[in-house]
Amino acid sequence: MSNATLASITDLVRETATTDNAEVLQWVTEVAELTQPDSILWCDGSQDEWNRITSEMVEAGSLIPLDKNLRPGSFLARSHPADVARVEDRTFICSEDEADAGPTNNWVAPAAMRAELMPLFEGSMRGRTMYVVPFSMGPVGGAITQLGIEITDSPYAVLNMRIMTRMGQQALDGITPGSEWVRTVHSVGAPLVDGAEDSAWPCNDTKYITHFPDTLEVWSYGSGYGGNALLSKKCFALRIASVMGKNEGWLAEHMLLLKLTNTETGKDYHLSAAFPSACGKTNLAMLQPTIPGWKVETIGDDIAWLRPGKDGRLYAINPEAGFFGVAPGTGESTNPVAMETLWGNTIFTNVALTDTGDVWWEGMTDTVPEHLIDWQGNDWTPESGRPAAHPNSRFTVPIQQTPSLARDWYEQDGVPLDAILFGGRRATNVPLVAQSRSWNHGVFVGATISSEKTAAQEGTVGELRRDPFAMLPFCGYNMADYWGHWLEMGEQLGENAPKMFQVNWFRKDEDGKFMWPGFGDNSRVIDWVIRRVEGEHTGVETAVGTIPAPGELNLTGIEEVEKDLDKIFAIDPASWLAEADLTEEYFAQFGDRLPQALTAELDALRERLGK
Ligand code: GTP
Ligand code: SPV
Ligand code: MN
Repeated sequence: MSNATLASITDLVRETATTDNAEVLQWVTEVAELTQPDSILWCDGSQDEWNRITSEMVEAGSLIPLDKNLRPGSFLARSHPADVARVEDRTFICSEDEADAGPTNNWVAPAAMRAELMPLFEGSMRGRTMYVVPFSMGPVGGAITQLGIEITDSPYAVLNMRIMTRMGQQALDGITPGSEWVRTVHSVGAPLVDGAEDSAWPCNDTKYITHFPDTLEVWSYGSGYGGNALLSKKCFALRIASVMGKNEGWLAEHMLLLKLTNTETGKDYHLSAAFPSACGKTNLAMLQPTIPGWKVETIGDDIAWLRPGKDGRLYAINPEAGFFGVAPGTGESTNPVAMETLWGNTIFTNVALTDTGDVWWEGMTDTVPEHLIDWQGNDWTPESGRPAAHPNSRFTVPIQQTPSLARDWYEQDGVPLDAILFGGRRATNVPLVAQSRSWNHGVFVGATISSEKTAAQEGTVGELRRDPFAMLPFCGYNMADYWGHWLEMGEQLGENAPKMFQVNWFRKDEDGKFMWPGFGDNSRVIDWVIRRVEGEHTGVETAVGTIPAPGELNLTGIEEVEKDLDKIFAIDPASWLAEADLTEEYFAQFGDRLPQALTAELDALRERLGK
């Protein structure tokens, strides 16, 4: 680029900037010089700004406004058919030392990755607007809160970031000279040169989702989708934040967060749960109990940050401000709270469009519409023989629209945790619920979770894979070190540590049918969990943990489940011993970084299984 153009880009940044923080200005200037946008917009997070961006996108054909009476303030976006999920094989952790990324991450040295990326980013925003999106993860000023900026050329990403984070001027003002903040850069990788026409969903066949934990940076290229493009989410709040947490003594987790109140005693509890992608976090976070005695309120559905508080307990926040939830399977009968939340102000991505200008997806209603426009924009009827909505289609909606939102979401410094759940999608072997014997046993359970793959990541749905702590795609450093960090946290918390449980809503019978009704009825499991925390239930010890004693699990109203209960809780020593062998193989890849405590837990498990 000529010096004249460089000078004009510097001017453009200075003229448009809404901060005088020199560090921020310098970084934005560097990125602008590299990517060469036509214009720059510093986002203030206002309603005006939202209105302007949505109007422009509707005009350009990249957003479809929904009927104002049916779904006010809401829009449908259709992605490129090949840009529909996170791309785990294009996701990289670029730590200086390969061993720090660990065997479960793709690694490239930072300098090598920069050399690969910079030519791609060079001029990648030509013909486009570069948006500077400041955001806060957690309440500005909170004890667990962190700040960041996303630079992006995707207005779709900007709109989603406004819903998903506390985005705008307040966050930018919070970034003071010398303070810690995370720098994230995103480009769809589709420059508009020589008057080229834009497409409705620009993206590039070449994709890179790269993380530089040593310098707290994310560089994402080529995708407009969810976790690839909303860099506050998986890239920052999990991959980068997990490293920050390791260094600073806290935890960044793929967990929902909820509040339970015992309506008889008035006592409240807080619980978090780690389930892999598309395995029920949003649903559990919005749980409507089917048994009396409990009020459940939502704090978060995807990410929780955990940090010991002054009183020695473990405190948690939901750093996000919205839900990016799976649409299919969300309906009146499964998740009425979500359905109510989605009344308006929602961006839908890759769902179907009805003839009345509303949205539809599989499982939304019992009756299937006779005609729809499917997620790719084609006519659809029930005879079409393909889903109308993409299996990983999503809604983006402000958390404050949730009727079940707990006041605790606003708590500056988070809420104290009483219990932590680990789960996955397991058709066999794993019982409905089992309490871990100790913190270390709980860490072992979390570390060895496997789950059937879902549509949330590219690849084969249904295949069983290890997904420790539901963090396999999200841990920004060596997984064995991460387990070590959890073990240390337990030592620090001691008696104050939350209790740990393994759950599985997905066990199937011989005919492939789910044996446990799930959804609202999961309140029965939560009821048992809290009564264990309170020491009200004695439970029965098994080789894999404590399960409910006969009569402890409240089945009033679903007595038909009684006949399957033995199968729902069956623990077959032979299959568990076979899994223990697989665990040993799995652990082996971590070499001497594997914490000794986990080997000890594996030995103890085999012992209890009667080897
Ligand atoms: P991510 O946003 O990808 O992290 O997913 P998530 O963990 O929030 O998953 P979500 O709650 O959106 O659920 C994903 C799918 O699991 C949906 O199709 C739900 O209908 C289904 N599901 C959730 N809870 C249950 C349950 O208790 N039983 C059964 N059988 N299915 C469930
Ligand atoms: C997940 O896949 O776990 C999600 C969706 O929550 S994404 O934001 O794409 O990561
Ligand atoms: Mn998730």
